[in-house]
Amino acid sequence: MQGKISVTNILYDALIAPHEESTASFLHCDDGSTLTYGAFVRRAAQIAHVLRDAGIRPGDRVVVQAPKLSDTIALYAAALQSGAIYLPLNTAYTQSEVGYFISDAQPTVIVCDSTDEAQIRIIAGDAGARVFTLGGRSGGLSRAADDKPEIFPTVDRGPDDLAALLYTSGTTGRSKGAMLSHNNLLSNAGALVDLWEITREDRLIHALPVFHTHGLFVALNTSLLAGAQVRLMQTFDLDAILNALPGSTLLMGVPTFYTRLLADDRFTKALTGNMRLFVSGSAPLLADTHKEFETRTGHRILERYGMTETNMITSNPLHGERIAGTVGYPLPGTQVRITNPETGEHLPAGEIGMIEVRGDNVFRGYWNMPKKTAEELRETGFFLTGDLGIQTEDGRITIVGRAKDLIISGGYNIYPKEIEDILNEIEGVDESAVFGIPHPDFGESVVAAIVPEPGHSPDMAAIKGILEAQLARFKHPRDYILLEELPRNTMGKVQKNVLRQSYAD
Ligand code: MCA
Ligand code: AMP
Repeated sequence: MQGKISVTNILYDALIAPHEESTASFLHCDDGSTLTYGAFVRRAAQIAHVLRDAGIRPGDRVVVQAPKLSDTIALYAAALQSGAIYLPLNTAYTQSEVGYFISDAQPTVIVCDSTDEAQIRIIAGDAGARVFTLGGRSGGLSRAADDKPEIFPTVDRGPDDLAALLYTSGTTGRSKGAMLSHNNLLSNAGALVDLWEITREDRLIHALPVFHTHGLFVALNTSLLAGAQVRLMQTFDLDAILNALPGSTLLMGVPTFYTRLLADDRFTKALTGNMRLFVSGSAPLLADTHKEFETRTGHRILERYGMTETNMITSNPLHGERIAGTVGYPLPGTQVRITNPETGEHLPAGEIGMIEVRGDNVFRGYWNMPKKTAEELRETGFFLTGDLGIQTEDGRITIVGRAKDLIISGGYNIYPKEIEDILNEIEGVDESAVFGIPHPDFGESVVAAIVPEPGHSPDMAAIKGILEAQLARFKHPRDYILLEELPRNTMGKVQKNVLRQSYAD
């Protein structure tokens, strides 16, 4: 019998392994500490040993709800090297939200912030997972890794094996785990490095969270692939960014980053003199912001468009015209078409319809949800984004709206259905409608309209308390309205556009 053919580990071999001997600088942290690429590879190997000793086998899930530290990034690399599936969670999620993800994903290892340890251990006990902490005094994972060998035998993983599972909420029911393969992530990182010409000369300001596609894959995978330096900031800190700008070349952010920078007089053209590229995504960048940014700095923000299920789909060009209010052209290897949302029929250039996407970037389906997968991922390989757009003859895409009921606040997605489901269960609430209104800082903010049951006057403090216990802070409605009835069309459907218009102020 033939021996086993080594397929190698697609993503690890491209992103991490090449840096094994490198003395080049990689991470620059808030506390002034730095890590070279070579030291990072060795640290990842040490953490990979901890994962394997904790029982991680190829395809097992590693759930991570942890602060943004250099060991958190090394943990991502370690999960890849040990053949695991990396599952990052928003640090703002409540125990109730985390409980769902853990019961659905059935992880072998959970890594959490030291301060959440007691709560997580209760949830983990039911799932039979090992718990490690990151950050704080206990810092269990880091301590466990300190004594481990600095070399780890990389576990084979092929192109279609899963590298990550990212949960994304939906317009119906509970969150879905988007299964992302090694090839999904590598092909997209490669396309972006080529398109944006990221090199080892680049110095990226990284102020995004590392539990979503933008901060984890768009920013970090590309930096790793290119060997760029990364100034790792725990959170968005305006002063820290202003300080870092003169020594940096690249910033990736959500539109709120750019409006906050523009609101500060210290943000000047001189400060951005060494900058090569400002990238915006995750939410619509207002054309006004784009123009004001150019006037102030001389730089034209490069807007791109993507989704958790697809990584990046389109980008404005690095060279060539970056048009405010458009998201540019499909990435190489990615096909985009516009279809009739009702019939799926392909629409010609210039007509508004559903944006569909196909390519190596498109995910492998939803974890444990074949029915949902079949609804959104056609057999032809085209994925229905739920975004409405228009395409020019030469392929440029403009997003004009959403077929899905979604609010994007500061780059975080909020699905009204998730909030309405909780509100509608509360005693005294007959029905509710949650919608977004324009917000100067976050782009959109959440409003809840509540119709009380006849004869009831709802206890607003109690309602807020129930939502706070169950949902992450960023999903909480900032305003509540009491209505006698919700506006409906002749078919009985709630007219959220009417609510949005009526309460925009
Ligand atoms: C924080 N808060 C928010 C948000 N962020 N509320 C609504 N929406 C938010 N996005 C809450 C805080 O809990 C706090 O609550 C209050 O608002 C004020 O917080 P502040 O200090 O101003 O916020 P911050 O800590 O500075 O954070 C704002 C932020 C952050 C920097 C814009 O939200 C952020 O990093 N967003 C990026 C999200 C992201 O990475 N998205 C990519 C998803 P309190 O009232 O208690 O004080 S990936 C994606 O969408 C696709 C794939 C793509 O294309 O990229
Ligand atoms: P997520 O569910 O976090 O993956 O968010 C994906 C959604 O964010 C997309 O379906 C779009 O609605 C939105 N999005 C991402 N980038 C942009 C952009 N540049 N302009 C407008 N919307 C965007």
